[in-house]
Amino acid sequence: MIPNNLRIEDAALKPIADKVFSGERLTFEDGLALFRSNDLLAIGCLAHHIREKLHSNRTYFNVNRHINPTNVCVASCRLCAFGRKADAAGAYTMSLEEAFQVAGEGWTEAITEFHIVGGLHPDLPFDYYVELIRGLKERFPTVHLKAFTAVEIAYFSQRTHLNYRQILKRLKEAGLGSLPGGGAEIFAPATRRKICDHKIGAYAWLKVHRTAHELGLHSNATMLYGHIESDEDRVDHLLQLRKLQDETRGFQAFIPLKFHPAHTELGKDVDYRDTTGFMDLKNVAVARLLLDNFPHIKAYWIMLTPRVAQVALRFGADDLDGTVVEEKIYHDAGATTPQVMTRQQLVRLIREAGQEPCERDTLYRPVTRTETAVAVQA
Ligand code: V47
Repeated sequence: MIPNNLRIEDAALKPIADKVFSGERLTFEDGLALFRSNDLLAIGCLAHHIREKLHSNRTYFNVNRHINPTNVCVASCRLCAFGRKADAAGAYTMSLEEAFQVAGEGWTEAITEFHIVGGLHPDLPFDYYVELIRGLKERFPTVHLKAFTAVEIAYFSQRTHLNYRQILKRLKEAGLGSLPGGGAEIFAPATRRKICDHKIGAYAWLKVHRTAHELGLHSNATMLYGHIESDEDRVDHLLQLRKLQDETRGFQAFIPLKFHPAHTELGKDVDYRDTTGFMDLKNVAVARLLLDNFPHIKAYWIMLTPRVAQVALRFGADDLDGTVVEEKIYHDAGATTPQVMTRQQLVRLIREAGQEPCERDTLYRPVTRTETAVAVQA
């Protein structure tokens, strides 16, 4: 039953609201109707209802640090401003010792996660990545290592001729904790070809995540929006993720990623515009409504800006991601957000949205802190 105080202006949303309040799964057509509606407040209320049912007024965040060991990449994705050819200006590759040092520089007692992703380097051997994980785990045993997108895993597999399972098993044995959600972009083949034709397709991306889940590794999923994708592409993408999640239950969070056009080939196209606040909030809310089997929807403040991410907490999101420290992928693409946010700043954003901050580790276990100690509750 739709509550009396919910104001729905767009008649096309009424049957969807009925389904949301009776716990019925939304269809492809419902997804299209949501993306095509301008009744943002009604969509937001529906998404907020689901978010409150799942998490009450808790909003999650973590204290993490990003490490990008190399920006050298064989792919030339039109959406990307981060990757460089090995001989290009600005190309870098950290030695293992440098990567350990960078991790150590950013490390404090508070950090519970390293988020590690990089380019597809044509010469680094797979052992580099295994030793990177092993070495970080030895030096920082309490820190969860969320590392390597499905695209990187598939590239390691292509270069070593080991299958996804063998690659993931070796990384897991070395200390890999979970996979981040990057590289998903948009699954629809025609659009995918235009924005990142060097990347693995949807089938391979989903297969890497399925294999990770079978091995007991959790992962996240993303979708890049605000470029040339259609409403149909977005709904298709979300429903493919929902289908895999029905099978494995291995995804933890979905993160809608807003496209940043600066310094990208795609951004050079005529009439290229940045996304709008309306579009950002709608993507968060529709994701919350369609992905009924995903526990968490993340409003990644780095790309949304802290202001929009905070408002997204009332449009279906229940997580702000973390402190991050030195983000490169979006900042190379022109993001003007800060590269680091303190724990106190995150807590303030959440409290001022009327919600209860809940510090989590990567696996969403609550983290409790005293002046001198950090504990993760099992
Ligand atoms: O896969 C690349 C995107 C992703 C651009 O799992 C761009 O917790 C916008 O996946 N404009 C990497 N986006 C980031 C990512 C991520 C971030 C935060 C948390 C998690 C998680 C994962 O960034 C890439 C690609 O989709 N990207 N270039 C660009 N110009």
